[in-house]
This record gives sequence, C-alpha cells and structure tokens, in this order.
Amino acid sequence: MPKRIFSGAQPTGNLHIGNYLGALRNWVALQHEYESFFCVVDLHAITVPQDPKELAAKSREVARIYLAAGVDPNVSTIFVQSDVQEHAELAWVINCVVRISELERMTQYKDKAKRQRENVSVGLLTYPALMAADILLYQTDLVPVGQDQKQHLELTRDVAERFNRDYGETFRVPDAFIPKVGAKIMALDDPSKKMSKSDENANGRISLLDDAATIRRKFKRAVTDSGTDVRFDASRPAVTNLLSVFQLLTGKTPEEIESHFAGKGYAQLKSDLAEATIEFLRPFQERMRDIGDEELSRTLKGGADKARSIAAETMRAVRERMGIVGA
Ligand code: AQP
Repeated sequence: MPKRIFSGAQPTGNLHIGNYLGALRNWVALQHEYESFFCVVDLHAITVPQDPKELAAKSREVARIYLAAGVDPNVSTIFVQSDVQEHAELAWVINCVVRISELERMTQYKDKAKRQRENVSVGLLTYPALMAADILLYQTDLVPVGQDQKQHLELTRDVAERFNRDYGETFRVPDAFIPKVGAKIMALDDPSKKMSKSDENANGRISLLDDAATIRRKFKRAVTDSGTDVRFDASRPAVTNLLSVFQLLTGKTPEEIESHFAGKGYAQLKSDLAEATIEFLRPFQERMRDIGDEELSRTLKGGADKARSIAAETMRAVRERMGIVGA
C-alpha cells in the first residue's frame, strides 16, 4: 500500500497564519511524496455551537483555502468530513475502545470546556475519538499537524494499538509530523497563548484573508518584550514569535534575519513583518478569488467519492473483527 498522509482543519472561523505555518504548508510540501487526504472536519466543528448557515459556507471556504494554499487536487484528495459517513461510524467504535480517563486528560478539552462552562457537549470530550477515526479510516502513516494536536495523535496511536491487540491487526499506527519551526505560532496579543481562530480577540491572529491595512494594524499592536534588540531569544517569547513568522514567510535563516535587524528596533520588525506577510498572502488571496464554485464542487465531490471507497474498506474490516455485521 502507498504511504499515506491525512490531516484536516475545522471550519470554525477564519484560518490564520498559525494554521498555515503549522499545518497547511507541510501538506503542500508532503503531498507529492505521499498519497494525501485533506479533510474539512465539520463534524469536529459542531462540538461547540455553530450557526448552521455559516458552518456550511465556512466548510467550502476552508476547502477553497486548501486549494489556494497549493494543495493540488490532481494529486491529493480534498473532501468534507460529513460527506463520508464512516467517520461518524468509526468514531462510535473508537468511543467504545477509548477510556473516559484518557479523554479527560486532554488539554484541549480542558481549555475549551472552561470556555463553554456548564454547556460542555459530550462531543467536545470525545473529539479525540473522532479525530482518531478520521486518521485510522485511511490507514494513515503520517499526520502533519501543529504542536497542539500532538496529545491527540498520541491517543490515536494508543487506541490503534489497543484495537489491534484486542481484535487483530486492523489499523496502521500513524506518526505525527510536527515541524521544528512554526508548530506553535503564538497570539499577537498574548505570547503565552497559541494563535487561535476561535479566540474572541481577532487582533491576536492574522487571518489568511485579512487585507493589507488590517495586517499592518494588527502587527503594529502586537505585544513585544522588554529590551530593544531584535534577535531570537527564548526569554523574549513575543519577539521570537514574530521572528519565527518572519523566518517562515521569507525563507531567510535566523542569522540573516538577525543581521538584517541589527541596530533596528521593534517598530522596524513589525513593519517589515507586515510587508512580508502582505506580499506572501497576495498571490494566495488572488487564487482564492479565482477558484470558481463549480470547480470547488467538482473537487469536493471527487474527493468524497475517493475517500468513501477507502473508508468503506476499513469499516468493513472493523465490523468483521468486532462481530458487528448485522443479522
Ligand atoms: N497557533 C498555531 N500554530 C501552529 N499550528 C496551529 N494549528 C492551529 N493553531 C496553530 C494547526 O492548524 C491545524 C488546523 O487546526 P484546527 O482547525 O484543527 O483547529 P485547532 O488545532 O483547534 O486550532 P485553532 O486554529 O486554534 O482553532 P480553534 O480556535 O477552532 O480551536 C492543526 O494541525 C493545528 O495543529
């Protein structure tokens, strides 16, 4: 079987440069080496309340973002999760294999549950079971994700190993692919928090669809550290975060960047970073506008058909192994 990758993003808001640098960038880079599946995970999005009309529109927008970012539909399979019912079916099976204590330990659950207070859905708790199902359905070898998904990936591996041990060899046990730089882009307004699309303060993130004026304003307001010189320094997380974004967007080395900013202050860093981001996003945003509705629908239909055929094969094996084969 070919080596496979699977990854996805939730249509929960506007995708930001953290999503791009932590995940999408690597999808584009890896798609020619692996058989690739990139999913818009709308079933994950409903673990917290969503407006139905907006969710449907966002799902298509996120798929369009994949294409504009460089995911090639001729080599990669792009689809929306709810078009492939096996995701929900396998998630139920995984729910019966994973332990409540394992789910309760997940830091993303704890963080998001705090924000929902008493209205925490069971889905938010079992989110990692659905994520494991997404990955295991495609017999995935590698999952390119940001640092925040590392814990969920480890749980996916544990669940796959447990299932294989209890019911017989069924799933490939996947590895995470987490980049050395960019795996956790921090919020511009608070470098102790990761950049997030659902954070209520939009100034903390640069959305991939932000216009030039908005990008300049957000970087101008970005929090910095004490001190004045511009260099990579773990004890100065805000400036180091800005420098990491600059490094990834320009492709320059840390040495080149530090010598570029020698003798210049934070204002120059923010202004150069804003211009580099605008330049980087310009062709991406043009491609977004060029992708027609019909082209998008065709891509998603073809993607769902291909995904469904592979997911159905895995589900058949799961049902047989477990004895859930109907009358
Ligand atoms: N700040 C980040 N830096 C690097 N990578 C990141 N990712 C998310 N935030 C950062 C990675 O982007 C991919 C898609 O993310 P997701 O849609 O699954 O949602 P998430 O991980 O829960 O991140 P968000 O953007 O903050 O969304 P909300 O606010 O809806 O929870 C993943 O590979 C993720 O690791």
